[in-house]
Amino acid sequence: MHVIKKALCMFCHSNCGILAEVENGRVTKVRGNPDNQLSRGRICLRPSAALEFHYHPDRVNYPLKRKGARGEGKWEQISWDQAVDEIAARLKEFKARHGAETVAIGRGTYRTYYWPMVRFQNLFGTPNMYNPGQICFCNTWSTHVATYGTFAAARSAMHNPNSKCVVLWGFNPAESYPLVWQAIKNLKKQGTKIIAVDPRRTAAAEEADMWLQLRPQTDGALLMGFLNVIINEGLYDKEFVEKWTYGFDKLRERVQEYPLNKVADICWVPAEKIREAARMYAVGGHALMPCGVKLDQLGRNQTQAIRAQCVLRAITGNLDVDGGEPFGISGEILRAIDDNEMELHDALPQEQKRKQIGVDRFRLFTWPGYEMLCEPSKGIPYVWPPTVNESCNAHEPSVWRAILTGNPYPVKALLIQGNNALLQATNTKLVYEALKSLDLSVVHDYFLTPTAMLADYVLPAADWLERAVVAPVAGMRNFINAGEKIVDPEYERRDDYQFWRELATRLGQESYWPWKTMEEACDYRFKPMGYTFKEVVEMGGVPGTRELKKYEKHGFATPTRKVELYSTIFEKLGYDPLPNYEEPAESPVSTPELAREYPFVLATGGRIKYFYHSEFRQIGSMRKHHPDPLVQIHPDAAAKLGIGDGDWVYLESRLGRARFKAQLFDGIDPRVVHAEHSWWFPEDPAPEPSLFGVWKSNVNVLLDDDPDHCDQICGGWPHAGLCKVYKA
Ligand SMILES: Nc1nc2c(c(=O)[nH]1)N[C@H]1C(S)=C(S)[C@@H](COP(=O)(O)OP(=O)(O)OC[C@H]3O[C@@H](n4cnc5c(=O)[nH]c(N)nc54)[C@H](O)[C@@H]3O)O[C@H]1N2
Ligand SMILES: Nc1nc2c(c(=O)[nH]1)N[C@H]1C(S)=C(S)[C@@H](COP(=O)(O)OP(=O)(O)OC[C@H]3O[C@@H](n4cnc5c(=O)[nH]c(N)nc54)[C@H](O)[C@@H]3O)O[C@H]1N2
Ligand code: SF4
Ligand SMILES: [Mo]
Repeated sequence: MHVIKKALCMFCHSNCGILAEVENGRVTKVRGNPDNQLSRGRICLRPSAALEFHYHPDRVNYPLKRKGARGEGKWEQISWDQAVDEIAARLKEFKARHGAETVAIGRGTYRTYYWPMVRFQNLFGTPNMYNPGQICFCNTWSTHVATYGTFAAARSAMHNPNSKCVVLWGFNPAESYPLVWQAIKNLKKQGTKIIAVDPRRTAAAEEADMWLQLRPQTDGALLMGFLNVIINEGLYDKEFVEKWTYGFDKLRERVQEYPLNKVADICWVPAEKIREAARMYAVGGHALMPCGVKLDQLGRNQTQAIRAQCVLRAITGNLDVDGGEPFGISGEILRAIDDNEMELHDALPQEQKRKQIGVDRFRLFTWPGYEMLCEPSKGIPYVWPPTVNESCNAHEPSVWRAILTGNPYPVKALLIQGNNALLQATNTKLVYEALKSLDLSVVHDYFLTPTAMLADYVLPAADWLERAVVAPVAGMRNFINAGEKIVDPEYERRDDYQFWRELATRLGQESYWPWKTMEEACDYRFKPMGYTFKEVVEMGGVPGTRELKKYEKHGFATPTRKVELYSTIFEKLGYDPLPNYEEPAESPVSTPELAREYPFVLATGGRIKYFYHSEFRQIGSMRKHHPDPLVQIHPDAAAKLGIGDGDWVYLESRLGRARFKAQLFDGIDPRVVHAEHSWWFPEDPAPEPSLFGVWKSNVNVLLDDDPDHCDQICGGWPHAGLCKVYKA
């Protein structure tokens, strides 16, 4: 029998609509779904590997229990019932003997729905979930909410010819968001100006009218330079500033601390170029500045740099206007039950919230700040409050330290779903020690990864062809998207919802999990809109309406009901209420001694269109395009070190070293190198010490995650540092 069904691709955050053809229970073909109201049939190259992924011989298909020593790679195949019974019994024991907070949950970047994970967590009683969101987008979201009450969603607005300028700030959609990239190129054809801010001449930089090649991690200073020009030259939107912002006079004083000659020295960008770019952004019509991830990864200055960017958008009058950055949600989707409500925050007792790891230090991104961020959204109809999953997490580097040191208390068990911590986190050796010393470690994944190799139980996960997919109902996209399960899961793979529900029902939570499947849970959530899950799938999603300047009717969802250029929330939490610049903990400026030994600034992580972080390395049709880990180095710098194009080289920092293939590239400053992240080798031996070659080319071995080096507001750790380079 031949049927065609409607899925959503989960190979990245865009969730494009897919039509999947099924022949006698086997998926035979996937293509774009022209009726999906968001993606309209467009897809990128990765779904071409969907079948290879789905039927891959290395997939984990049955629950595995560790037999030998951790990392030895000896497994016993067991049933789901046995696995979940045993895990639940251990969790009960940890909770009774040591407290629920000694059980932590780990997740990766957005790949699945997260409210079930948080619901489980709150009902179980632990405040501790770590999540790379602290260095990826979630901290940005919190900072947007603190400044103007909700998220400015430029990425979803890249098709409006009334956008006269697009700034790609630490954002290279040519690799990371292919469909956004297409849209930007179309805008350019219609005359929209493009500015790229990137230490590398990326495809985005080549397309741009202006490219600012800054020193990595100095974005905060450059943004303060933009603000200085725009305020001192009177290029801001005076009417908006007057009527809708709080603290402009204090901001004006602050930007005087950043004259362009000083900014130019810090950033390595000529003053006149900064002035020209600032004018290009501010004058001539509305502009978009979509969020790239690099501001999230600056380390110490992370949140204040993002604040500066928020302030820049606001004073130039680009919030929620035609051609600017749309805002919040509207229309019938507002009636759906949002993620925040599904998470059940009230189930977690106050005393447990206060035990969250990192709570005293990284206060915006933990419970104290989170509660302040949620409060002002009450009574503002176009805003859904942020979620715990995205905005209120344990501090990941501090979780690893708690496992190792017992400080502030020991973390004994880790439930990891969709996260490859040994490739994701920096300071890999420390993360490795932590994973090795857990009392219980459970991983739910598609493949045996280096991280899964250190688990006690590895459970097989169902992919997006074998489960319902719902795009986040969390207020950052004015759209609800849904895709159906195409085929029943192969072997004993189970979806992420089942994982939490199975555990929950064994831990006395059954009355809170009335929905047997994700589809049933969606029926419940969509009911107030008058739709079932199936209907939303058939409709190709439900779009919000296009209403602009919603703040004119309701104000902004902040404590002052205005855009807080001077943040009253930051002030209450004991942080600088105005944006500022701070040097990274390690840099040629802050640690010149160290820089003598490790003379290069190391930038990392530029996306690769064939891979998704550590995923797809075993997918031959993708890997063949990009077989080796690369480091980009300027030809002049390479010549001095006797390095030729294609040579294998070591990058070394004070923490360790890793091997890359040199790519000579004149689009990078001779003082900077750029290395790819998340490299492991599924073709290498699985057991220790190899762990699929995790120690060979893993750039995160070189980078630090010391809490003192982290951003002190949201907790993000730096994805850059200092290194030396030599021939291998
Ligand atoms: N194919 C593919 N797509 C992906 C992903 C993937 O792994 N593969 N990951 C997804 C995820 S989770 C994320 S977060 C997004 C990220 O997507 P992007 O935001 O595009 O992130 P990157 O490609 O890491 O970095 C963008 C650019 O920042 C530059 N850069 C490096 N250091 C600095 C700096 O200090 N300042 C500035 N201004 N720029 C700097 C890099 O040279 C790079 O060109 O991509 C998503 N999309
Ligand atoms: N040096 C450096 N390090 C970085 C970055 C950088 O730019 N530089 N980028 C950082 C960023 S922005 C991010 S978001 C993180 C990403 O870090 P992670 O989110 O941990 O990404 P992956 O390494 O791909 O690991 C995800 C794992 O989840 C599994 N998986 C995928 N989807 C599902 C699912 O639906 N269910 C289940 N159960 N499992 C699933 C995959 O098989 C994979 O093993 O990495 C960060 N690390
Ligand atoms: S952009 Fe590509 S990988 Fe991402 S959801 Fe769309 S088709 Fe899938
Ligand atoms: Mo990310």
